[in-house]
Amino acid sequence: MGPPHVQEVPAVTTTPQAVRRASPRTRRPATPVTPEPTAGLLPQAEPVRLLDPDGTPLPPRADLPAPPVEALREMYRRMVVGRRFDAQATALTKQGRLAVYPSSRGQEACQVGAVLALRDDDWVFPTYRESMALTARGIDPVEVLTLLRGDGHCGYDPTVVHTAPQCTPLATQCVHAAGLAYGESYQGRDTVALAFIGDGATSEGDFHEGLNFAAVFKAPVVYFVQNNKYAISVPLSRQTAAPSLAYKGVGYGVPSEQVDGNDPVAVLAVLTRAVTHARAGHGPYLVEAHTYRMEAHTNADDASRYRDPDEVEAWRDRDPVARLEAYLRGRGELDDAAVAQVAAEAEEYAADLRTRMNAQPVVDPLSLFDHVFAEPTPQLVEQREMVRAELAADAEGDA
Ligand SMILES: Cc1ncc(C[n+]2csc(CCOP(=O)(O)OP(=O)(O)O)c2C)c(N)n1
Ligand SMILES: [Mg+2]
Repeated sequence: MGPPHVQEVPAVTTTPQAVRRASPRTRRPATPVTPEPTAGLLPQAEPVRLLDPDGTPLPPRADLPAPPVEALREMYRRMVVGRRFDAQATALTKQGRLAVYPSSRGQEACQVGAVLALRDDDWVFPTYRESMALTARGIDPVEVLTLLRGDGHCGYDPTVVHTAPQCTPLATQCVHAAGLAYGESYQGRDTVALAFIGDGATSEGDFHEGLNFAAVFKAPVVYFVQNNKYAISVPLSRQTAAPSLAYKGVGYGVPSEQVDGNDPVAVLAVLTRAVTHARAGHGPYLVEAHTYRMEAHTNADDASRYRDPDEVEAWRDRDPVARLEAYLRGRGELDDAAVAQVAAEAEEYAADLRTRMNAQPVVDPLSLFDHVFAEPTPQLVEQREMVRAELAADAEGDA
């Protein structure tokens, strides 16, 4: 017996078949249509591609608006400058001006596409691999390289450029991005956070925790996996048995897509859709870009010890910069003069970077302890005091 004010519902004795026979006007489909639980969550079976590797356009897709041509011209410019920046940073390691540099050569479509899909007030959560994305975002390259020169935790002010410090502990940025995005939406802003992640880092707990938190709290985050096929020397086949990394979204209820990461038009189109989804309040989105790390993990690594040079050669034919250039030339949107102008701009950018990186910066060793925690731990306070005392003793010795 239920509470007295609730009317008892008689047990249903009529079968659905009997109802259908008795009343043809209320006929229903024989099998009730239940929504597919994974509807809208699974990626397409093949990575989205809008250009052939030689730059020939593929038929447009009804489900994916093509990016405007002005955006693609700008993408080309930033990719060319980005590639030149990357080569210059690699050279700086050989001159002892940079401690370490993880190159993103070959990943230009991902680095620049992510930045172009965002507004300036959106937030980026980069890893150590994203120096090119950050310079493409307009951050001063000397400030970007401060961390890799070993001069500080971060050379730019994250709150000014809406870009978190480059993250070295794998996948921790996934949790930070979820928290920031949730905070922003909680305060009524429509900011989106985009977190870059490597293929290897999708095996880390923080990747899964970030996805789960963001999905449950509908945090507007785009998780952007650059699957460059290696985690240092570990190939993808030894990293995961998943059909593709994009399938990792469905378990958390996160819609996902996979894209040809060396097709600049497809990368920009897919990321724009993901950002629009997040900004509209539908929660997080996972994008996996299939790309390739053309260089070693960093200048301190020798990739010839664990991968076949033929494999690297095969990826040279899928170069994203040449692909976009061929496409734009084919559309009459780029000619020799424009290509030469962009190349000259890239040279100027690299020359300016060289000059400024050759100046020896003055770094205060005590800045090591700044910005680590909002409230420094007792251990940090103690360590800072030890360094301060040592510096003071040195100064006395010099006097
Ligand atoms: C928590 C943690 N474990 C291990 C490492 C050491 N480590 C640095 S980079 C790297 C490989 C990461 O590969 P991937 O996520 O594919 O990114 P990629 O370097 O290819 O961009 C590893 C294992 C680390 N930085 N952080
Ligand atoms: Mg990788």
